[in-house]
Amino acid sequence: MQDVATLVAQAREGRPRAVARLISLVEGASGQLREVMAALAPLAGRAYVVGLTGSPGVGKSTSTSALVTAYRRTGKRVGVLAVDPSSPFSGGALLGDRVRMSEHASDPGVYIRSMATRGHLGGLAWAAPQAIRVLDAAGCDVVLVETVGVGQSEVEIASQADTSVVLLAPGMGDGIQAAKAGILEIGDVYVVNKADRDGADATVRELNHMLGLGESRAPDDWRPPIVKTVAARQEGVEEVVEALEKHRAWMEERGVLAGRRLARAAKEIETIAVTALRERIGDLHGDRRVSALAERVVSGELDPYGAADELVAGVTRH
Ligand SMILES: Nc1nc2c(ncn2[C@@H]2O[C@H](COP(=O)(O)OP(=O)(O)OP(=O)(O)O)[C@@H](O)[C@H]2O)c(=O)[nH]1
Ligand SMILES: [Mg+2]
Repeated sequence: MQDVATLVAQAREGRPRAVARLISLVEGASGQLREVMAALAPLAGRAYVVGLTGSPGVGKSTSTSALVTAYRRTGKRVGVLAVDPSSPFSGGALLGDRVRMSEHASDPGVYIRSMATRGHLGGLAWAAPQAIRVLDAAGCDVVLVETVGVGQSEVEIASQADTSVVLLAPGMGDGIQAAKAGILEIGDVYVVNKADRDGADATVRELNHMLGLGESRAPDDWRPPIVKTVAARQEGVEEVVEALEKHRAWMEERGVLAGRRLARAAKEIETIAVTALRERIGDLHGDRRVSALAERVVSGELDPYGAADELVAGVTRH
């Protein structure tokens, strides 16, 4: 068993096994989680984090793989995190992704990791940022995070990425669905994939129309572009990279990127703190202190808010 400092040094040299080991340590909330995170703190914050989301089968993994190819052409090191918020098992459901990503498997400039978050303490909000930080500290210039769009997870992933890409495909009834799911509020870049199929232009028009509705943008605001792709044939992918780079430059010029990262860190701290608090309070279940407080509430000596304050003060005091 290697110590954390050695693992971190090896990860920075680009050794995939060390990167994988570090992700396992943070993902499993192991006893070494805190030590790993402390060691990584000064090394992270350089990677550009791009989230990709969309309905099942829309082509997220194929697009992710195509983006890896495009970024590798420019010599960038790329990390890929495929997150499945519906599964408690890492691996299984994402097996197909490994096949789609297999062309990158032997490339030392690419790290690919899949992660299941159901049943995870704090789910996606908790688990993904830790893994992103490992990939970032390991020297990835770009980290691509793929999440299946299942309601809340889309919004969560959007809050963790510097830039959010929302994918749609023709003929999936996606347009309307997207509007309902509130997906139109989270995309910085929209991709209509499977443009080799009928209806791609109609999907673009529909999307354009919906993005325009209720528009009250200032001239300087970001207008999310819509890019058509055939990810399976690498078509349009350079345009997606261009759109990403434009968005990044736009954010950097206006301090938006720094703002998003601050908001993200604040959210993360909150999630960790609330999770810790909930665990401690959960541990008190049936505890004498809780029953004593309950008796005082029932007898009218104390109100439930006062009792809760006492409980919180009790678990936060060391
Ligand atoms: N015709 C066509 N098919 C595509 C294109 N891109 C992806 N596909 C196919 O669409 C299917 C789903 O692609 P994936 O990349 O696995 O989609 P996904 O969104 O990652 O799917 P989940 O992770 O299961 O939600 C696969 O059979 C792909 O080969 C495309 O541009 N055109
Ligand atoms: Mg996929």
